[in-house]
Amino acid sequence: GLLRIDHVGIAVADLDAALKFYAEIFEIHSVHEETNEDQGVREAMLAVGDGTGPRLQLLAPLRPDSAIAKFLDRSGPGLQQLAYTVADVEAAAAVLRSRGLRLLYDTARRGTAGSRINFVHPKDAGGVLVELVQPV
Ligand code: CMX
Repeated sequence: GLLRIDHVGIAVADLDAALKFYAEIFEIHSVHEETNEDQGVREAMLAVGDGTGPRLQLLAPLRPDSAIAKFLDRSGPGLQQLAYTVADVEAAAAVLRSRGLRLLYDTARRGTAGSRINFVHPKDAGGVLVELVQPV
């Protein structure tokens, strides 16, 4: 099942500008940054408070055909996804498929820091893009 909220993802046009905004205004700082070519993103994970709770993920597009670029074109910057931690992404995906939801990938792909991820289509989850994250 779902263990906890892993992170909330926010689409931004300019990662460096967003990092500056979060640091200066909310005093929330990046603890990890990477480029994920497979997902077409440059991303940062920000720790809130003592850093033990869910993180904030800022997602900027690498390419105009990427999921984040399409999201920005359609909706503008803002909340893009809600991610849950799971112990076994394939098992969690299989349960949700058996309950009639469309998972975006047949098998999990690579997410942040080598995690394994899959997504529920937002149209099958009340308008929320749900990500499943199996940490390394
Ligand atoms: N949240 C809620 N609704 C969304 C959405 C989102 N993030 N993205 C698209 N939608 C809605 C659209 O508004 C549209 O609704 P209408 O038909 O009512 O206009 C509908 O979903 C479109 O669905 P679609 O045509 O099937 O798909 P899109 O081409 O818009 O792509 C999605 C949507 C979810 C399949 C695509 O964004 C995707 O593959 N996402 C998964 C990968 C991803 O998000 N990667 C970036 C993050 C990487 C990471 O977390 O590490």
